[in-house]
Amino acid sequence: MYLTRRVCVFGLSALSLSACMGGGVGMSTRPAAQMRPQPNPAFDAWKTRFRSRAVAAGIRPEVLDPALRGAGFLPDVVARDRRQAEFTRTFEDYITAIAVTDERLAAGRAAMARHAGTLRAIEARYGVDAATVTAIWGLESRYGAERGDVPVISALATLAFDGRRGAFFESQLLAALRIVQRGDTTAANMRGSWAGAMGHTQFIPTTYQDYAVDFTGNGRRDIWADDPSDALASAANYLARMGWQQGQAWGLEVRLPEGFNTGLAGRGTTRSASQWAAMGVARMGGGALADHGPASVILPDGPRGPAFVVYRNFSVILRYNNSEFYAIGVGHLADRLRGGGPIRGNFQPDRHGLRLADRAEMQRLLTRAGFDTQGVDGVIGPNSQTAIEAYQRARGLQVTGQPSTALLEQLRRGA
Ligand SMILES: [Ca+2]
Repeated sequence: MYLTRRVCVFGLSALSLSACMGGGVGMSTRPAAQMRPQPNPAFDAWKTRFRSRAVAAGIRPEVLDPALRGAGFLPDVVARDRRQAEFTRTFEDYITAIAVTDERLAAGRAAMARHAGTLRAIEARYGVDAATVTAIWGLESRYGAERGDVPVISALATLAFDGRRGAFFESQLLAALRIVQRGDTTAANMRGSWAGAMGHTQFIPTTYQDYAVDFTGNGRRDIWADDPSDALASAANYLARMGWQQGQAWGLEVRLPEGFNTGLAGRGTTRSASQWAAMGVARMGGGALADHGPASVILPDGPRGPAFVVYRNFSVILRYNNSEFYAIGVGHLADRLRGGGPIRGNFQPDRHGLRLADRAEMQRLLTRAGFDTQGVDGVIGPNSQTAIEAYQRARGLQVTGQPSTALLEQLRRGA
């Protein structure tokens, strides 16, 4: 969940700082790194100092001491925190290969049907519709399938000790201990992403403290349970408190008029729907531009890519994760879950001039030629770069490890 911008350019799992490299939604989900604790005397000394700060902050020793005893130093968490995004994803990649894949859509329809009664009750109480709540759930944890299995107290203690964002993670650790102290769950049961985002909707501890709800009425706000009711209601409560407008759209795909002044694009410029319509901004597929208050035109894939008019609810989704890709992903997944169609604007190629399908084809051809890319997903990561380098070397080409249209052409010729 939100709070800290991730280093990667395509956002995902909001609250989770995890997004980029596994955890939450996203990149091909490699098996999680071995989250094994390692002896570390400096970490133990830090725990002793932290203990007095925690006691001063009101954590009772009978809660604190066992939790700290069980907290280990997790080097892999530090490695994840330091890792920069190794490659960027285009808007097309994000929407079609990550956020709204056929698989995520099918699983979403099934999840929405399975939990229809709960989702109806949540909408009745919080005013956030089933498709939107389900879309958040789908992006945050693949409908509960990827809630994260890292011990959160250990992860947060490691990050607080490591110090790169020490104050932030120490405040998260204190919030996590307060959750245990309140009895919502135990320290051992508190599992999540490497950055401390927990449960079906990946709440970080401070967000949990302020917005989690006990929807089942059993006295515990249990976002970790297999039963997603509390977690989904908590996400709806969060959106409601951020100003969700019931019955209003997040946004709509639009067609821009010839010669549209792209200087007017961006969330900094708002007009009413009728003002945009008067300027020639038309709903993709026809029909009126709905009037849901102040609206902006956004161009997430540049001036030639798909265009959207976005409303107040778009800003509310951004409070979950401050990434336009993410918010469009949630909104579009929700639209598709309601039966809407795919985005119709023209996705733009990447900086190498390649679309997602081109990159996948390149991987297929490289692998067939004996340069195994370890999978065909359209993502040119380290494995694909290594394969490209080997191919270039074998063919006497300049070795760049980079994809290009020329390389794709050559592969297509079977050279
Ligand atoms: Ca409960």
